[in-house]
Amino acid sequence: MVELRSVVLREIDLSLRRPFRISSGVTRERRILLLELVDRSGISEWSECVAGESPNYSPETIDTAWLALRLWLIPAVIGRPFEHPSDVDSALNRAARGHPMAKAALEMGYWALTARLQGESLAGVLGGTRATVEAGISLGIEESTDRLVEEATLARDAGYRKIKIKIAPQLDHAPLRAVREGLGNDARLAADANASYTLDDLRDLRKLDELGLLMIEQPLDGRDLLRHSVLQKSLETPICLDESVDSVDRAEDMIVLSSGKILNIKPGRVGGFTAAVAIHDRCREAGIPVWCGGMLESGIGRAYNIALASLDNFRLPGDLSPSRRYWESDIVDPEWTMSADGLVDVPWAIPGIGVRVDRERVERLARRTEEIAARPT
Ligand code: OSB
Ligand code: MG
Repeated sequence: MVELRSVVLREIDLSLRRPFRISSGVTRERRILLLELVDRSGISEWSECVAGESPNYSPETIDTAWLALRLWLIPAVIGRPFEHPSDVDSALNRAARGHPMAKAALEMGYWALTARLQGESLAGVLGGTRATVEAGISLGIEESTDRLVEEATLARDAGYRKIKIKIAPQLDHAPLRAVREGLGNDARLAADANASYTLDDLRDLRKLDELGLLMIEQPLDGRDLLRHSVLQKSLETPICLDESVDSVDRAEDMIVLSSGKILNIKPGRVGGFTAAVAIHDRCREAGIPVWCGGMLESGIGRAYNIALASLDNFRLPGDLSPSRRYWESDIVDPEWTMSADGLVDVPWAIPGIGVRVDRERVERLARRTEEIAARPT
């Protein structure tokens, strides 16, 4: 049983080692919203909200998430006992519509706090089975094709098991072909369009079929399922959805409509672990392989993704790069690392999120802090 006594919101700045460009914008500095959930026994655990700085991936940002958490979400659950973390999802959905990333930060925190209180790993309470998870890398749009091929080669040599390249209209076939030629036909390559195409681009998208991609992620609008279904019928390359699936029902719709053959599950995008696990289970039943996406998280958010990716239908390498890919130094100890053959260890032996958070550093980096406490009873 978990009953929150308080939640501390903190915003920190963390510079990416290299800017990350997708079709709809570039990120240099991450503004990261961290939550510290404190149980009535005084034991606490950390979580992270994966919303971005600007609404270029989804409508949420860390500012909207801060507001939703403070005004509606935390007040709906604080001081209330929850028998099981899977009960939190419906309480949050009654409190507010939308705001899945804000909800997920809180809901996932309950799972990790439960794990910590029970002396169990997060992967354990979620029902994970894998000792290690396979890592892929997500490479942003680069200023030149040579630079992209260099980054892809470094990634392959570092052991990554999948290389995903951000694309946009006109910035697709040539860079992807250069990487395919540079890495050879055995490399597992994928493309992610972040919703930048329309059905008018059908000819350009069909041309990508000759490159032997493992998948093309979210080619069309982030709210669309119907046009993806039309597109999939004329593409050889499997479509993987990301933005378009933000709930269990949308995953069901994707399956019924055949809008794609693979699903990227980001627990933040779908409102938390309860929904993420339900989507995982439903996809397994439907024969749809899933993999865990990333949102340039710090080592705290990464801990949650690694735990989720330990479930058995996570059958393709996730965007689960180790800390060094993003940060000069991460805010967790130990930092996340990857073996020379692209595997990340799931910290089964450590209760809670599985890494220690450098509290002094977080407090030093905090640009704003707000504590929301239960009313004394
Ligand atoms: O579409 O998967 C995406 C980062 C920010 C927003 C959207 C996406 C991404 C990534 C990065 O691809 C994956 C990572 O965290 O390494
Ligand atoms: Mg994506």
